[in-house]
Amino acid sequence: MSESRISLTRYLIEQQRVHGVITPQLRLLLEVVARACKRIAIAVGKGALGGVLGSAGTENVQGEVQKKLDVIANEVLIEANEWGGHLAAMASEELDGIHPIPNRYPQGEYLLLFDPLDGSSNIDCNVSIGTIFSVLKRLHDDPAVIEPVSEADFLQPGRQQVAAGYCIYGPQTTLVLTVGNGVAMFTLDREQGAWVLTQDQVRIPEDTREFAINMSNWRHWAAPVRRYIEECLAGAEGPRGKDFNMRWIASMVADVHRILTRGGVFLYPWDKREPNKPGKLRLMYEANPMGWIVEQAGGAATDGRRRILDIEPKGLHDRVAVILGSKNEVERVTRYHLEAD
Ligand code: AHM
Ligand code: MG
Repeated sequence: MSESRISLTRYLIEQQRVHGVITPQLRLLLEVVARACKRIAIAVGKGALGGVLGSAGTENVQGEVQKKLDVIANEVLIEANEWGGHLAAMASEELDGIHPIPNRYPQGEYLLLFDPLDGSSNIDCNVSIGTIFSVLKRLHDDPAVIEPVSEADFLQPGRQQVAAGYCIYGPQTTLVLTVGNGVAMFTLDREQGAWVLTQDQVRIPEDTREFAINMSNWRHWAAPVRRYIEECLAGAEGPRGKDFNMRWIASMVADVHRILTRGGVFLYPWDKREPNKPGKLRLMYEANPMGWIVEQAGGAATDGRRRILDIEPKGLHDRVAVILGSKNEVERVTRYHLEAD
């Protein structure tokens, strides 16, 4: 391995020592999550040969059919993180309630949340998928009284995250991480089994000519979203005076990764198929970590009206509308919503 390569371990030690943004416990936690992602990457890569494709024949708390890999990834993350002593509890998109650390292991101060396998509909067709995670610190009203950990400990707005990241399982396996000091990308060196820093201080351009939305839902959207997309589609002859390109991978990790790489705006808005739900995506497992990553890269993230990171969660599995990416586009869509109110 070349001397100039910076490993994830070295990056984290420097965040702790030089920048003072993480504690040793948080560093250990992030190393363990990254190790779990390596194991998931190996399972994903086996595909049909590993018997990991297809449905598990079960449903999760939101009534979605679980794929085998949803279940495997969830188990890998739980097993890897249970015994290290850095966590008080975990919460997963695939579990109904929280998963407190069993009494046989020491308890830590952190709370880990994850969507173990995002983009599940893409597993069987060999399209990029990922793991999204978010870390919070347990807050105590009175530090002298340590209550048993509960769901209420998790209900903190996204701005209180202490780390957030995702791992994308694509042609390359890439871990993208923020601890509040910009966004860093690590590529998995498959021969060495090591995470190597391949980009630091990632920046999202403020302007873009690319949007990502599931266009098949056009008829279900609210007026501000239609207005925005109509104007993009009108191209150089329309009010925007420029042509737009469209991409939709249907894996949030892959769409966000493209936006971090070359800019763009991602929308999963409210729609009238489910009028009582604010959106499809989950606040705690998807919108908060991705929102913070995007902000740390100079982009913006709102639900059309409010900054995602300021939303006070009411429940672990809350849903939310999500508009994120290049700052000027997110601000424009948000303005269209506020003007229509
Ligand atoms: P999942 O966590 O069950 O895979 O669902 C989340 C995914 C996102 O990754 C993606 O942006 C969206 O759902 C795609 O939705 P749709 O199939 O409606 O286009
Ligand atoms: Mg999922």
